[in-house]
Amino acid sequence: MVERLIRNQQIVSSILTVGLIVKEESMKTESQVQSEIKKTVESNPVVIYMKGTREAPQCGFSAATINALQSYNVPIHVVDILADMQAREGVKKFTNWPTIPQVFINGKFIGGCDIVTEMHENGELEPLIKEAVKS
Ligand SMILES: N[C@@H](CCC(=O)N[C@@H](CS)C(=O)NCC(=O)O)C(=O)O
Repeated sequence: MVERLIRNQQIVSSILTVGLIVKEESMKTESQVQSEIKKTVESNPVVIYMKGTREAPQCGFSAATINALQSYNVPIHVVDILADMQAREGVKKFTNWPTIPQVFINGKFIGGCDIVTEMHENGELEPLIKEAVKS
């Protein structure tokens, strides 16, 4: 009985160790995360880091922001930070901005929900987006 318990414990411990190794191997370094974000925002004209997907936003701020961007009918590169914890913290560090969503146009950080919504409503966003997708 005791031997079986010890054996079971050893099996559980081995499974946990393998799990940790797999997790560690799939983790990127901070510098890899930062260069990946840089590459993403510089190689796509319009990028949003948001909670959830464009079809199913998981937060009202992300929903309002992606809706505003989608009204321009241009390609939008979406990064779902709920599926990538390293991107979630990494993008905040990249911009020194504490919240999600975050929108980039032509590699430049524009802002979050409040700023993008205001620019959408006052007409400042449209020329930026149109220019970005042209180049
Ligand atoms: N006023 C912000 C609202 C966004 C916001 O407050 N986001 C929060 C809640 S969704 C957030 O990102 N918290 C940090 C986190 O969840 O990592 C904006 O204009 O974007």
